[in-house]
Amino acid sequence: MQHTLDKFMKIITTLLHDESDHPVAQFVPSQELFDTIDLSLQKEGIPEEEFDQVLTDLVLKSPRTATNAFFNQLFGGRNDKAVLGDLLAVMLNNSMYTYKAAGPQIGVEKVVLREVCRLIGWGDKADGTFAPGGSMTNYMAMVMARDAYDATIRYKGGRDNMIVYTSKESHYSIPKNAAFSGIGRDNVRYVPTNALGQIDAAALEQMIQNDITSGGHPTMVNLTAGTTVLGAFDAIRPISEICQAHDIWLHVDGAYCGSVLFSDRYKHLIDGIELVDSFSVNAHKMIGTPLSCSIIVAKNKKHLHDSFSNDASYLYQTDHDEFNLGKTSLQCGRRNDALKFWTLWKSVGTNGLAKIVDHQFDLGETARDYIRAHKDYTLYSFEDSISICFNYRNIPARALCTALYEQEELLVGYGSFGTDEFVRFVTINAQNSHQDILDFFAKLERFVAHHHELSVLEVQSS
Ligand code: ABU
Repeated sequence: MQHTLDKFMKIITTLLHDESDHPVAQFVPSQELFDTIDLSLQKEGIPEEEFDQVLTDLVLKSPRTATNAFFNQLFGGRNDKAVLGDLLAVMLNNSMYTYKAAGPQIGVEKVVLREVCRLIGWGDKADGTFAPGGSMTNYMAMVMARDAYDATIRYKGGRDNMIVYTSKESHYSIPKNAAFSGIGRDNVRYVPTNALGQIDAAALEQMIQNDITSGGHPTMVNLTAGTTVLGAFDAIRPISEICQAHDIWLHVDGAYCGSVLFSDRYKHLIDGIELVDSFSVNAHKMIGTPLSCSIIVAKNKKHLHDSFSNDASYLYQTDHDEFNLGKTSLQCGRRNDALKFWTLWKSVGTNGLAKIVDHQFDLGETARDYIRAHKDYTLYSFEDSISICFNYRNIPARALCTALYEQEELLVGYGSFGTDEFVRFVTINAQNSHQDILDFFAKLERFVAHHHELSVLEVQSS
């Protein structure tokens, strides 16, 4: 093992050096992938030197998500304390279903979840778990909502008139999860939004009334804390009143920006969070832990237990259910995603997590200020968002983003709202400085100046 760890250090050191010179990895077109890197598997193994070579090649050619040139998705950066926790979790290789198999690591997970519930303002009845990604935490919320509506469904199968409400700006896991949970994609209602992409509470109330009148059963409302494209926050408090009046499960999908929970400056964006039934948050997004670190918490842990527990005498052989976390989780074998969050949190404290979150909003402000000050740009974003959406010189966003990627300049994606399509520049990497943000724009402008084919597109579309 020591030899292997030395090898790991060697490869990672090579990567870190290369990243500082080349923040974007070599572009490997998908159709050339298998000719570019030897990924083939054979009956016999290969000599160690050859193995080291191919492994290094693979690592060096993989997209670089920790550098100051990666703004493509809703994560980025490399937080050393969190990386340390995740590397230790790999070495320990505990499975989080029982105290017997994970020991003190169970305590790590429980402490993280307990502290998240405390910050929400929930009491002793609350609890949560980790799942493999935000889609799955949303799925768990939907299953709890379904079972809370009708406790017989988990034994006898589904009914056909349950209805889920969300907006078009919410995550794509909502219709997928409606299919998985037996509610059905056709029973997802898309509530109209305002100009910022926030759910219109009056329209929601009207849709619920209409559905009740026609024999439907409103079962769940999904709100989003940080919509996937614009980063908008649905208003929780007025919608929680509607849900309480009709006894509807209220979930807040905070996968992207739910970590404002940790910030005194930005927690107001999820005002009323203590009123909801369940809340999900991805520490691998705003907090910057390695993927994945997806948490779901429920105001009443009874629902987690009701929907996800199952006896298994081969598994649960010691200790109380409180310490056998398999009784409230989606999976059986489950990796330790809590440790990387705990190592970071332990080392920087809740105030340190707040600084990480606040800095991302400050970087977003720097980006918006730059765009507003330069007439070649059109801004689509608003305050209190870390998704900075813009167009530059009216160049189609998808052509610009694809060229930047293929020419190994910058990784940034595009999105749309209504009929507008734009670059979505996400200031989520808290290791970036304000200068990194300004450098992004400088790089983009230099790139366009040198790529005549993009300017031609600008003329055509303007
Ligand atoms: N939940 C991941 C969304 C991916 C993205 O929009 O970057």
